[in-house]
Order: sequence, then structure tokens, then C-alpha cells
Amino acid sequence: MASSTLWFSLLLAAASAGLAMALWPWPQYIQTSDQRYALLPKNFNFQYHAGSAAQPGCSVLDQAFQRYRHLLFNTVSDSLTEHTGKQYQAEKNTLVLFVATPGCSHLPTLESVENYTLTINDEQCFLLSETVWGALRGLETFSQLIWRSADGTFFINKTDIVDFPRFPHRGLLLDTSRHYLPLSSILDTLDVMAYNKFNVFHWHLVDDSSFPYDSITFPELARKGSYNPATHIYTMQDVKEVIEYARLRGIRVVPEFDTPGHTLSWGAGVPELLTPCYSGSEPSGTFGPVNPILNSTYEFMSSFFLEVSSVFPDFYLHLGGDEVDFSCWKSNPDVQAFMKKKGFGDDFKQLESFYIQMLLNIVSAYSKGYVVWQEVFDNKVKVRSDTIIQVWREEAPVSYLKELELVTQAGFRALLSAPWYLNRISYGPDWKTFYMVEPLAFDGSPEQKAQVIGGEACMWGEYVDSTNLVPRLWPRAGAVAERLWSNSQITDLEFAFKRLTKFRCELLRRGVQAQPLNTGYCEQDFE
Ligand code: CP6
Repeated sequence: MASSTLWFSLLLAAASAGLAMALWPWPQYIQTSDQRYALLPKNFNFQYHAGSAAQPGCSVLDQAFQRYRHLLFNTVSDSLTEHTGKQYQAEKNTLVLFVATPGCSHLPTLESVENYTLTINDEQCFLLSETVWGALRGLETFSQLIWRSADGTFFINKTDIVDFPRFPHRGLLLDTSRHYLPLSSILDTLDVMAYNKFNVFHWHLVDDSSFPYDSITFPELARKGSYNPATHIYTMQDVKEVIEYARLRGIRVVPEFDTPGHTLSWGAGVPELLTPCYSGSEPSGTFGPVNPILNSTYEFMSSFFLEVSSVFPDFYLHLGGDEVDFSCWKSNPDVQAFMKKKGFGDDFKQLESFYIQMLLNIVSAYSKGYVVWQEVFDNKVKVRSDTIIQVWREEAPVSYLKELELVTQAGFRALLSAPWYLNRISYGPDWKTFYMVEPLAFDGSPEQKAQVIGGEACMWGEYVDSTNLVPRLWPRAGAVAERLWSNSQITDLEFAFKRLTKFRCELLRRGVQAQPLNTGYCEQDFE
């Protein structure tokens, strides 16, 4: 790690150039200078180095070249490209890529290496990475380095960047149950995630409100449980499209099928799945969490998760386990009898543990790893040692930092979400509180800290649909993206504010309706 003196001199070098200031998230090491090179859109191209493991035909990079060419130069009208006829001594019209290891048709994983180096000097304009995923991150950085002068000429400054993520799991949660999000909203979000170097789409697909996932094995789930089975569902084709669109951007799709709580919408499509609640000695007609006392429940879960395990290729599934309301279980005489038989007394956490353990065993048998919400850990469910615990509660039963300490002390890997609720809005610059979170500011050994694999910004959907999703996400989610990518020393709010303001203008230029951070305007004109 650079000493802090060197650190700040690098920052100042970049700041004085004034141009790299729009970089978001900030790279690990950067050296820039005032020396600049012109780029001519009609001559510009991306090239694979002859020795690169990736070559033409590599879908991930071929398509990325097309996207970035479009992003960079599509606004250029012919009159501008042909423009003044000025000759520039120093032109840079080729970015050469060298990818060290093959793998263009793979999926990104938690273990994917995203490192890259970007070198722009008199000799070369060169992007070096170990994997195609690193190349994608480097292409995004490259696109953020290019700027336009008043007469419309494109420039890039002499720059050296060595970059890699601080955390390997940098996620964004979207909730498509409380409100259905059209496929286009999801795909558009994946684009902007890539601009921010997010690499995990946590798809909270279903919940109490609706069940939009169109299961092949159990078509009644969406037919009866979605808001509208003709329009408000995700077909198998939609799901495949999301996964491939994400892959091409180096983003993993981790689907969440939350049980045993948050499952009301499952009830319509699967008779007997939910626990009937009682008032006195009579069923009240309402239903609670998944019924943990029936064999049929586990038979259903086996079939359902068999399908889910094959539809979603990521190694990890999110199995939920949060906010289980015990009142319905308590009211049900059959559940009470089951508790007695099992010797659980009146400790409903033990019943919850029983259910979760059954479920985890089912999913383990499908060779999947899993992520669960923190209650599964808090309630002392026996889980595999490679389980990932997602910390979402801000204070209770302990502060989120204390929870990270406990989870990692117990040897589990952890993900942090508690301080990063994008759905929660307040007057003023709340991005600063997201930004100033330090995920490793808990007492623990270096080994414990290494168990924090990252975090996720969450957009719960109770008050969000496609009308307000984009401005509520961006640029605020960017604060989380930088915290999870950049060096822990990058905490200067003024520096962040300047860059995030520019980055927001760049998002507008790219067609993203990102909300303003404060008063002001954007220099560039945009459609
Ligand atoms: N939905 C589900 C939610 C929340 C959770 N699970 C939630 C509740 C309160 C806050 C944040 C998130 N809306 N299914 C908890 C993980 Cl503050």
C-alpha cells in the first residue's frame, strides 16, 4: 500500500489535471499528467494484442467494444467528426488489450480476478488484465478518462492506472415483488451497475406481495401469485436474458427465494404450503410462514430448488431466512404438537432452525452455496462453514459492526447491507452517510476482516417501481460502489462530491436519469 504522502501527491497530480476527476469509483493507484492526446472517432478502434488469450470472437469483449464505442462517440455528428480539419501531433486511436488468461464464455464468480492496468503514454495505449472481467473494468475506466474540449475534440491524458477491487462482492439488491419491474428496468440497471463497477445483482425476486418468477415445475406459483400473469411475470426467457446481459457486463446474478417468512404470495399456487393461523380453536383464514411440520413442504422445496439451481448458474443462491413472524406458528395447534414432539418447548427459533436446516441440506445436495440473512446466524441455525451471512439490521440485536465481528469470529463470511438502504430517503446529501461507512471498523483479527467479502446496496420495493427507480438508485448507489471498490483511505467528502457530481453528469449524458446531488448544472449538453 502506498504511504499516505505518496497517496496524496498522486491525488493532487490527478486533481491538477482536472480531468480524471470524473473517475468513479476512484482507482487504487493513478498517476496522470497534463500531457494529452487527441482521439479521432472515425479512426478509433479497440485491438487485441497478438499474444492476448482473448481474441476476436470473444463475446464479452467484442460486445463491450461496441458498447463503449457507442457510449463514447455516438453523440458525434458528422460535422464534428469531420470537424475543423485540425491536425493533432499526438493522436491515440487504438486501445490495445492484452488478456492473460482465456475464458470468454465463462460466467463471473466470487473468485473472478478483476485487476487491470491501464497505460496511456507516448508509446502506447494499453489495457492489461488477467481476465476478461478485469478488461471490462478497465474499459469502463478508459471511457471515464476521455473528455471533450469546447470545439468537440476528444482527448485522453497521459495516465498510469493500476486498479483492483477492495472487496470481491459488490452488490445491488432489486426487489421485484413489492412492485414488478419491467425487464427493461432491470437491464438498464445492469448497465449502470457496470459503470459503477458493481458485480453482483441480488435479485429479490419474490416476496409476500407477488410471485413474478414463472416456474416451469410449478406454473401455478406465478399464475396465481403474480400481480398479472400475462404481463407481470419473468418468463424463463426473461431470466436467461437477464443472466446473459449481466454476464456480458461481468455481473453475477444471485437470486433470492426468501423462506420461510415473506412467502404469502406462494400460498395461492401451492396448497398447504403456508401455515394456517388460528384464532382460538378455529383457523382464522389467514396464513403465516411456510408450514415447517409437513413432509409435503420439503418435497415441494426439493423440486422447486432443483429447478432454481439449474435455472440460475451462479454457485450461490440467496435463501432468505429473515423476519420470521412466530405468531402464526404459535397459534396453530398442529405446530404446537410438533414442537412438543421435537422437544422444542416454546422456543420457536428452534422450529425456524429445523426448517432452515432441512432447506440448507436440500440445496447443498444440489451443489450450491448459499447466502442467508443474519437471523439465520442470530438464531444459531447450524449451517455449513462456507455459508455467507448478510448483515442487514442496523441496531438490533447489536450494531451492524458488532454483528460483523460476531459473524466473522464464528468463522463465517459476511456481507454488509445495514447502512445502505437506497429505498430510504431523507432531505439532503444522504449519500455521504453511505459513503462514510467503513465495513472493517470492528474489533477483529486480520483473518476476521478478510471474511468480509463485500456488501450490497439495497433497493427494497415497497415505494419504488419503474417510475422512480432510476433517480432513487443513481448516483446514490455510487457511494456504496466506491466504498466497496476503492482503497479504504479514499474518504475525502469534498473530493468525492466533485467527482460524483461529474459522474452524475456523465450518467445523464449516457441517458441515465440520475438525480442531482446539490444545486448546480452540467457543463455538457445532453439529449
Ligand atoms: N423485505 C424483506 C424487506 C426487508 C427485509 N426483507 C427490510 C425491512 C426493513 C429494512 C430493510 C429491509 N423490506 N424481504 C429484511 C432483509 Cl430497514
